[in-house]
Amino acid sequence: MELWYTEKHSENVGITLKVTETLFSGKSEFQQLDIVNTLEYGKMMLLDGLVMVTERDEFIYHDMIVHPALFTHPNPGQVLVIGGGDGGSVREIIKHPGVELATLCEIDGLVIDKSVELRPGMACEIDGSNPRVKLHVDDGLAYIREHQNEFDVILVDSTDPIGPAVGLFEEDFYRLVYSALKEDGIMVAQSESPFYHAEIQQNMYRNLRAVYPIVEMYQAFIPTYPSGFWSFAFASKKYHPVKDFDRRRAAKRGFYTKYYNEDLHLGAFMLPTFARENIAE
Ligand code: AG3
Repeated sequence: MELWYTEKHSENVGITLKVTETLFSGKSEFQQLDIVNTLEYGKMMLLDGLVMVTERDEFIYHDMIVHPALFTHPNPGQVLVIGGGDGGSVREIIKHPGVELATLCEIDGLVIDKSVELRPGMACEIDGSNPRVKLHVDDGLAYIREHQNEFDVILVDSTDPIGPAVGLFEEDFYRLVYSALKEDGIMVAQSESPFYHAEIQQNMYRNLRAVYPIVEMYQAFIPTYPSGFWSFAFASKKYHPVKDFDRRRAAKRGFYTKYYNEDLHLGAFMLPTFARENIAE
């Protein structure tokens, strides 16, 4: 018997992967969590049926949600991740020797527990053994409401704007993030596919521009996400991701990044016309 999983990317298109075994399937208080093994992409985690990460291509997403902001900010010491319970973002943050503390605030404890149990490659820094990492199982909105002027960088490592993540795409949330950042802080959020999600992007970037003086979109190629063409929003109080980027510091980073590099940092902010149009003011 052959087992295949399909995530529908639109009414009529989807991605299908051959599954070899189910490692976990269960429902938390917030969502359905499934972890399966696939032939081509290794272990794959799904939330409410949507592909969150696969072993084979997670390096692209996690390099790109973390390194552009951490190499734009001149000295990021305090970094917060909202969501990201699989641990991939924290793993990349911890590679930066200047980071004193990486805080993870994930609403769903089951995602963290199962990630640690089944996916040590990604979750290596969220198993409680690294004193530079602090874990909170809490609603991101509730958490940042209690924190003012505390973080250099805040990363919103969320799922699509459905279910528990809806609030993470709204203006009120971006204002709370703004207050939780220091005066030269940077926020980065995953911002969906320019190819399929024009309307979500339009709203999201409008909401961001209502709050931050600098808002830019950048892109990455992620094969298992809808259309493979994915994006991130860079919202900043002071530093511009291209004009203030110190190419030499990024080039001398001293750790391996399989996707990110100092040339790609600049190239990622160059957008095709249709993607620019999605977020035009
Ligand atoms: N964040 C998931 C991005 C959304 C994917 N959407 C989809 N498959 N429809 C991933 C979290 C990784 N730390």
